[in-house]
Amino acid sequence: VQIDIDPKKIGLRHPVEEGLVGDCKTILAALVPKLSRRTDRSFLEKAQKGVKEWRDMLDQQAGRKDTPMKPQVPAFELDRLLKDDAIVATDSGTVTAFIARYMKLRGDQKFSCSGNLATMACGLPYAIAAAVAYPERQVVAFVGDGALTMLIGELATCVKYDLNVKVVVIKNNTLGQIRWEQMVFLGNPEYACDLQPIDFAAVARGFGCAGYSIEDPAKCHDVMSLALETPGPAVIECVVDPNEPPMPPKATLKDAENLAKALLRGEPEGLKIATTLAKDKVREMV
Ligand SMILES: Cc1ncc(C[n+]2csc(CCOP(=O)(O)OP(=O)(O)O)c2C)c(N)n1
Repeated sequence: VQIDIDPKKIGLRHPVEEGLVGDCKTILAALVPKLSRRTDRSFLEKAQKGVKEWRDMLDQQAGRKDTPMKPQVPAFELDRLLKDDAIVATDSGTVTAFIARYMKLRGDQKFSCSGNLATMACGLPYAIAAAVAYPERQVVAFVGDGALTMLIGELATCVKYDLNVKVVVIKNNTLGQIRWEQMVFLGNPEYACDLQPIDFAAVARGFGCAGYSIEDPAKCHDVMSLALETPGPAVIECVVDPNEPPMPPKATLKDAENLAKALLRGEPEGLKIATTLAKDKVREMV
C-alpha cells in the first residue's frame, strides 16, 4: 500500500497493490479504526528489536575515535546539533547514505536530496533556496567534496546575499560512491576516482565565508557546534577515511564476492580496505 499526496508518484519506486492518494495523516486516521488490535505482538517486537540493533550499531560506528575520522562521526554530531526546525539538503554520493542514516527527522525539520535524477551538486543550491525561503531557520548542506567542487562558485552567492547556509563537506578526496560501485557492483579495482585534495576551509575564506576544518573526531562536536553558531555562510570541512565502506543495510554474498574480486585484481587501497572491513566486523561482533 502506498499513500502519496501526488497520484503520479504511486508505484514509482516499488510495485504496489493499492495506491491511496491523499495526506498521510488523514488517510492513516481513516485506516487505523479498521484495524483490530492483535494480541500476538511478536511481529512488532521483532521489528522494534531490529531498529534498536540498527541504531545501536550506528551509534557504535559513530563513536569511533580513530583517525582518519570516520564519515559517520560528522553525520552523527550534526544530527545532535540540529535545531528542531533545521533544513538539511544533501548531494548524491556516499554522503547521502551517511546523513540519511544518522539524521533522525524530528519536529519541523526538512530533508532534501535529488530523489529522481540523483544528481551531484544539488545540496548547495537546495540549501541556498531554503535559506532564501526561510531566512530565520538553520540551513545545512551536507555534501561530498567531488560534488561541492562542481558548484563551489555558489559560495559567492551565499556571501553576496548573506545567506545563513552552513556547508558540511565530507572530504575523502575521492568520488566515493563510484569507487565503491566499481568494486562492489562490478568487481573491478577503482578507476579514475581520485580527486585533487582541496583545502576547503581556505577556499571558503577566499570567498568571504567562515571556514573550519575538522580532522580529529574528538573535536568534531565542539568545532561543528561553533561553526553552526557562526552568523552567515560557513564551510565546515570534515576530513574523513575514504576506506570506510558505505555498506548497504544488507550486503549480499554477491557484493562480498565482487569486493573480494576487486581487491584480488589489484585495487590499490586493497590492504587498507580489507583492514578497515575486518576492524569494523570485529567491533560489530564485540
Ligand atoms: C552530475 C552528476 N555526475 C555524475 C554522477 C555520478 N555520481 C554519483 S555519486 C558520484 C560521486 C560523488 O562523489 P562525492 O561528491 O565526492 O561524494 P562521495 O560519494 O565521495 O560521498 C558520481 C560521480 C551524478 N550522479 N551526477
